[in-house]
Amino acid sequence: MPSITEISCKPYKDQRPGTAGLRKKVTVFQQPHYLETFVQSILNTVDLPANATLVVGGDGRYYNREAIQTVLSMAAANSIGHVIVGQGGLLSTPAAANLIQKKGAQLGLLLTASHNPGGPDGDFGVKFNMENGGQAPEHLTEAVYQASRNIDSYKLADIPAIDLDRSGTVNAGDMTIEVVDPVADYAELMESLFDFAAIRAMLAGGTRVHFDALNAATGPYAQTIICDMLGAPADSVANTVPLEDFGGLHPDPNPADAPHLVELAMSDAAPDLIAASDGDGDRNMILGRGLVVSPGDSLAIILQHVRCAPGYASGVPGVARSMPTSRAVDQVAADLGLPCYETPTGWRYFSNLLSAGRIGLCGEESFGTSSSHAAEKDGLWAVLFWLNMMAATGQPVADLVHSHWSRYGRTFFQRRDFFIPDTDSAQQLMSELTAAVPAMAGRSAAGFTVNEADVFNYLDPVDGSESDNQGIRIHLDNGGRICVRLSGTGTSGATLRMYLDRHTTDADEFGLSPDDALAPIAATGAELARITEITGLTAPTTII
Ligand code: VG1
Ligand code: CO
Repeated sequence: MPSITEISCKPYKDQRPGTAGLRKKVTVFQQPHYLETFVQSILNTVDLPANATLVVGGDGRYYNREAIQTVLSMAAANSIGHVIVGQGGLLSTPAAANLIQKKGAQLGLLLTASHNPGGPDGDFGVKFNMENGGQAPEHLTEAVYQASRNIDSYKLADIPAIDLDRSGTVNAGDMTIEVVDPVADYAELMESLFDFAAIRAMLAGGTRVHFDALNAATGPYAQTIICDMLGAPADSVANTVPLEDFGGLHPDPNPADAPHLVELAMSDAAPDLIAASDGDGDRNMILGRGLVVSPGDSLAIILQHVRCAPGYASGVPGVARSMPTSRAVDQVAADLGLPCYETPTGWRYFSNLLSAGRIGLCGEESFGTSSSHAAEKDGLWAVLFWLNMMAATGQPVADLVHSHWSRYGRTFFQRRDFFIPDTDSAQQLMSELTAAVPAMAGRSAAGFTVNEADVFNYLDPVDGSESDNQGIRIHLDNGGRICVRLSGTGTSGATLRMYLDRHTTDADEFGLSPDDALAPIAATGAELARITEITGLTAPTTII
């Protein structure tokens, strides 16, 4: 039996999880006992049965392997019965969510800071997921935070370092550790949902795809599924070896952080479908020849064609989108007579709706889309859905998008991020804007008048839990909408996110760029939020 040591520690006071897990600079996680106090706080808070099963894996970033060894010795010391670890310490977030459910695990610890930069000077993080595979709900992440503020010791078992590269089962005292192929179960799930034969035939017929894993977690998954199973040529996938620093790339699949993919899409050499995923494989970016698909459009188009994929042949019971996500999907849901839920930002808010069978599809503007097949967003799933739609309809990406606009109109969408180094002035901006909301209707700014404004407070229709202050919604007299909230995934300063959307059925407008279509209401948003007066910023740091 390994000996168990109880180690005294002082609590860190900054371990409150954000939108998706706890994220900090690697150097913060490397402080003595930092990772341990957070993991022990989780183990102390979550109600686990004797001999519980735990799924552990990460996105391969710097500090992943070390952190996994720590988690394993803490699990052994805390009476966990069985641990399932991805070989090489790898598990994409959707693959981990699948394994948790499939293996009947009670807890998942996902070592990732997702789309945040990696490497010794980058970020690290821990997401923790429950037995439905999905991220812990807010009341639990808050309870863990409270526990972390008072913790004074944690437990470590004296077990040898586990060889994460060798698959198979080893014992560590009473605990068994199973090192599994991270890809196999996930690939099997994808094959059960999509028409692989039709996609294979389409690719054999010359349709070309380019998937960029950005040196992060989805590389091995894409290699197996897109090349080995679907028969795409080897050069259809790029940057497939997960690297600790992502090879210097920023694994955030959006036009601003992956401009090389936009360039490829706009070039004469553009393949039929271009896609990428983020650090932990739960986001997706879809591009076609000459076009970047807006995430809100992607969700709406998938809903429009949902029955074309065998796993969704009988349709879905409903859909959901996060509050700031474009309202394109609302149009399709209304047309199909389906309920469309609006939730706060963060995938955890979809969990109850998915578990209760109220929705079958959901998405966020931040390049996240998924379905009831997993309790997390799923990057490769979205890519496969697009390939399946292309195979079923015979239409390339751009045609699917244009025919969607002709039928439902186009919803322009843009997110403008303002990086504010001083978190106090970001808080001040949000409090002043919140205070202005009750009297905002009727106010005019930069040429538009506010019809209605509110603070988004969410009441979960499944368990009745309330999540208040989830951002501000401002509806304008031209039908446009402005949402404002602060990011909950950064590790320094504050990022104010301003989301703009506007729907049009005027076909003459379809060709406008989102910039041109939304610049007027962006000016209204900046004026109402008093961005320049409070922060000194005269332009967004990033436009996505
Ligand atoms: C961002 C996105 C949000 C997403 C979250 C986690 O959060 O806006 O939609 O769910 O990241 O994504 P925030 O609080 O920074 O706006 V992931 O792929 O980084 O886990
Ligand atoms: Co992610």
